[in-house]
Amino acid sequence: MITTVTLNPAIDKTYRIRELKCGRIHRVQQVTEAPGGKGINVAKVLHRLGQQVVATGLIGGYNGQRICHLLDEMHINHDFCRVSGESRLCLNMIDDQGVGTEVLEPGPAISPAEWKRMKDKCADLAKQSSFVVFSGSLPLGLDQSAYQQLVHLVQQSGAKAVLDTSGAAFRAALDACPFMVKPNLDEVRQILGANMLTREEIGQVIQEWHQHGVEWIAVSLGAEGAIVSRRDAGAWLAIPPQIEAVNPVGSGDSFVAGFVAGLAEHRSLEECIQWAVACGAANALEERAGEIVPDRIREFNPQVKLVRLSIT
Ligand code: TA6
Repeated sequence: MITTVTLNPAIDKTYRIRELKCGRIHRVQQVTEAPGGKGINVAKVLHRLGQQVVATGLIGGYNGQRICHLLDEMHINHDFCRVSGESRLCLNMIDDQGVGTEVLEPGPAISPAEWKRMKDKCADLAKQSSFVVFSGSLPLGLDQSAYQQLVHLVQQSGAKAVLDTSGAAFRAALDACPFMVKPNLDEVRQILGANMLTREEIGQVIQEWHQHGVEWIAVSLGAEGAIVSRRDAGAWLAIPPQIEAVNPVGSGDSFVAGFVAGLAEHRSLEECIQWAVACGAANALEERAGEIVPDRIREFNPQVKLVRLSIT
């Protein structure tokens, strides 16, 4: 089984708006709604790929109930910790040029008692899981060491932790040596306090994290694909097929799902990378984040180019 952990789930609303301008009233042309937050997106894609998955995290209020209902409709197993606050809404407004603007609420404040219950649930689920995937931002009230604590806890149970988060929470979690991390390029820049990074500089960071004990590192580069590196095996640039994106939100989450599905099925290193990139591209062709059409992945998979890099 694979567990996904979303500490700050959301109802993702996508608004199609003709012309988006600050200070104006906008009439929405089309609304779509989906259960979201990064880990829930990972769970949706894993489920579509035929993996046995459980989505957990902290959920509250009417929005929390709605998220559970939407997951039930998709037949996705979930086992959340209920909290007293209200789960958030995340808006993605896409204009007629296809440009997206995201507005993400902070989510509920979590009490120490609620956090303790979350840790206990993670420890329980980790005992039954081969992989535990942690994704997304932290809700209010949680310490920046939250992911560090959870990664440590699940890896003690023998499960492999996969982490996709940013900033101080990411830096702290590196100390617990997650099995895999997937920052995007902006997040790496943010961590290093750099505006620009050369490929060599990215290579140095990857080396550092490997030396720390991280087995797999994927730095996602948006439409340009990803740099993926495995400790003691080297690094690859994975270039996706060229597509006309409909909505790229959630492509990083689909990448993680594809990668973990590949690892869970004991696929080769190259196959895992290609499958992940194909999943990210397939996601970008859908209106809703975290949706994929499996046939598209099969079509894209052989089109993903792998170039060996000598950066590590
Ligand atoms: O990656 C896309 C997405 O998961 C959206 O579904 C949206 O809910 C948002 O990211 C949340 O991001 P955050 O980093 O705040 O957890």
